[in-house]
Amino acid sequence: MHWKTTRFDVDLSEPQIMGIVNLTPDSFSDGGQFHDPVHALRHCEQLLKDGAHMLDIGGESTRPGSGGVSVEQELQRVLPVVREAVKFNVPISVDTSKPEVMSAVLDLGADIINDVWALRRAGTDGGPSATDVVRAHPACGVCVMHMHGDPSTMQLQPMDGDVVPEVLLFLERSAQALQALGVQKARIAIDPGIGFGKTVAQNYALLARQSELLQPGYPLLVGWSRKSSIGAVSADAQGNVPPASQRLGGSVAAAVLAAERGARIVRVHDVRETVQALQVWRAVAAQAGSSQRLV
Ligand code: 7PJ
Repeated sequence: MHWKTTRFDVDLSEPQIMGIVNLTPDSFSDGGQFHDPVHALRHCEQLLKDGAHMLDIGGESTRPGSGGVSVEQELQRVLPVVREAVKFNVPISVDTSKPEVMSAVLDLGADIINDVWALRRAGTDGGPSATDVVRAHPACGVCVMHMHGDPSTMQLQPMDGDVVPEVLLFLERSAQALQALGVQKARIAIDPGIGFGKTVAQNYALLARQSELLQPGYPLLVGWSRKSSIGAVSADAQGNVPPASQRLGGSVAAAVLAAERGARIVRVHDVRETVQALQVWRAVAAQAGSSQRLV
């Protein structure tokens, strides 16, 4: 399986690591250490050295309860970094929901639009919508993600019932709508949106039953890194839930479990540790079935 993007045809036969580059000063998991362009680019280089296969650059916090930023502010954060990052010779994804930002980064040569809103945003002041922008750039890769509600309210009213078929149906419809715009199936990845309006149990159900999400044949991208569902199941003996900065072990475990269950791209903060964990998994996978030879 491959994922076609603007400049790269990404081979997904091994799970790919998408390194997160967060340009938001209010980001919940890295405290916004990378919001000036020089630091952000240094961080990009470090992630690539650590083994990231692609980078996901974002300037709008989608942290639960967050308010969002203006188009101007997001452009100001994202453009200087994307302009340089496209020179790194790896696929550059941009995590944005704003049509104006999509258009600007695609003009700079970005490879993938990663939209937690699945291209549902209208343009401002009658400008092009997210779908208009993608229709005008049908050669880009797109990741469509499932979100229930919106980031300002989503944790107040999570989904009810069995989330897996509902998430799958939404993702299939979104991917079909993209194809109707002229985006080839090979350019589309889908993502269940871990933490976006789901309970802890629902997030884990999406991992336990992840194989159901593979059925339509799109590459699956997942992001568990440092999310609250990792913290929620890993309180210490005193009942203290680890903060985002101390969820490394759980995040790596979730990335490996997701890869083992068929995720083709894992979106992570901690690239080096995830690379090593996947190497161990791969070494085990290489020996799977060897017992028959040994006995
Ligand atoms: C996701 C994302 C995710 C995709 C964020 C965070 C919150 N994009 N952007 N999937 N999460 N595709 O990184 O914790 O899960 S922002």
